[in-house]
Formats: sequence, C-alpha cells, structure tokens
Amino acid sequence: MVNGDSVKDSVLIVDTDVGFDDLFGIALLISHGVKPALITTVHGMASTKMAASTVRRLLAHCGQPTVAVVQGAERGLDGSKGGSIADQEWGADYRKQFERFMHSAAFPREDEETSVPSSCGVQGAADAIYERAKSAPEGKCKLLCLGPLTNLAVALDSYPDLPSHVEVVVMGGAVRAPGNAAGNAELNMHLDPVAAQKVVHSGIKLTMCCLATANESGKERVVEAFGKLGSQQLAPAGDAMRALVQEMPSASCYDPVVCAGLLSRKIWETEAVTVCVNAATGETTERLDDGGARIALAVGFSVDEYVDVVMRGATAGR
Ligand SMILES: [Ca+2]
Repeated sequence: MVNGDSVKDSVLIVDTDVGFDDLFGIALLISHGVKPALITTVHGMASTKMAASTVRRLLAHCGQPTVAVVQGAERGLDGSKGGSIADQEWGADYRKQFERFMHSAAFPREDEETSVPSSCGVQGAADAIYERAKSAPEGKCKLLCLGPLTNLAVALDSYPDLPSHVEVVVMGGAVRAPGNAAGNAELNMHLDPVAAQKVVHSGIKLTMCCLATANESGKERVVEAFGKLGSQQLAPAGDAMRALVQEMPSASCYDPVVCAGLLSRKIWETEAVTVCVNAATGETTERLDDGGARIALAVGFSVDEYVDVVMRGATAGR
C-alpha cells in the first residue's frame, strides 16, 4: 500500500504538468521535509515553455534549488489531440492567470544559481525517470504522476524492466465519480488517453487517486485556515502554499490531496479494483470481471486529516 507509507524513506520522483495545484502539492511535500529526487515536466496545464522554469523557481523559493528538473513531453502520444488545456473552455483564462501570477514577484526569477541542467523532450524525461528508479534501493522508489501520463508511457516502452524498480501513484481517472473532461473522462487521462491506457494496463504497480477522492471537498477549509494565518511570517514552502491558494483557491485541491496521502495514511485508503482505460477518450471504467487492469484505487477522503496535514506543513519551521 502506497499511502502514508514512509515516503520520507523513499526516492520520490514527481512528474508534473505544473498547474497551481501541482505547485501547491510540491510545496506541501517540501514543507514536510520530503525532497523529490527528480522532477519531470509534462504537457497539460502550463505551456511547455514555462513549466520547467516555473518548477525551478518554486524549488529555489523553497530552498531546494539543487533538485534535478527535466523538461519532458510537449504533447501527447496522439499528437493530433494537442494534449493541453488550451482546448478546454476555461483553459485560456487559467493559463493567463497562471502566467500573470508567475510573472509577478511571487517566486524568484530563474537565474544561473537556480538553473540546473535539463534535457528536453519526452525521451529525456523517460530516460531520467528510469535511471533514477533503477539506482534507487529495491522497493524504495515512488513515482508520483500529477499530469498526463506521456513521460511514463514512453519510459515503459523504452525500459520493459521499469515496473520492477518503481511503484506509481497517479492523480487521475474518474472511477465511481463523474469526469471533468469530454467523454466523462478525467482531464489528465483525457489529455493523453493513449498513454493512460498504456500505463494503467502495463502491469506496473499503480495506485490511482481519482476524482472520487482527489476533489475540491477540502477547498473552503484550507482557504479559511490560511485566512486565519493572515500575513504572519511562514517558512518558504508555507509562504508558497499561501501565495498559491490566495491566487487560486482550488490550488489546494486535486494534486495536493494525492501528495498528502503520501504523508499520512489517514487521508485516503486503497482498495484493489479492476479498471479499463479507453484509449480514445481516457475514460476509466471499473470492471467487475477480470477483463482489465488490477490497480489500487484510493477511496475515501478525510478532509479533517487533509487540512491538518496541509496546515502542519504550512506552519512548520516558523
Ligand atoms: Ca497536475
């Protein structure tokens, strides 16, 4: 079982499409003393141009400028779909707000000190994921996927032994819950359905934290808790979380719920289920027979525990 399972002793790789919630989730991990061993970026929420640079700025702000960041896939495996939020009704506004926020003084500008070498492209990310996973102690590597699954799908194609080196936790899918993209799919799965199908059906050990669990039920509580803190001084990771949630209240939803589940086993539990992913739409369907992929599905969501984990991180080290 992955949730709350000694992530501090693990080699953690984060694959992210760098939205507000991705950044909040990464800051939350850092606020609890969890430093990713590698961060790879993928198409989705932010423009490719901004994604890796934005992550490096957040890491620099949080005092972790040496975390390796590799810029990965620019589009989904089915390139014709575009693979970004640009084709969603709300996508253009979200990107504008994100770019405006990042152009503000929220985080330090990237400079030579915060820059780290990165290779570009999906194969570079796939290679980096494999190399890091392979060099980790046995059973100790976790890959946290917070965006479309393109980088991981290419890594699995390139390195058939990858499943023996890593277990995967995915924010994505809509099992036992309505989707939030076309075809009742969840957005990350929808933005690269071919990759989603490949990964989920690959046999890799996978925990899916889908929209039934990673949702907005904690949003108001988190906003209220940060409101109570006012402008009091916080450590850098807590300061980043506050800035993100003040700009976009839903930054505390989706990806951070999955991150929090790595920090506390009381946030969500897992249940073994069989699912199928539609390679055309990304829709995830639970199966009651054996005709699908066996995965661990995150179930339940303790909002009380979630808010507690977020605020303990936010106020740590003041
Ligand atoms: Ca994300």
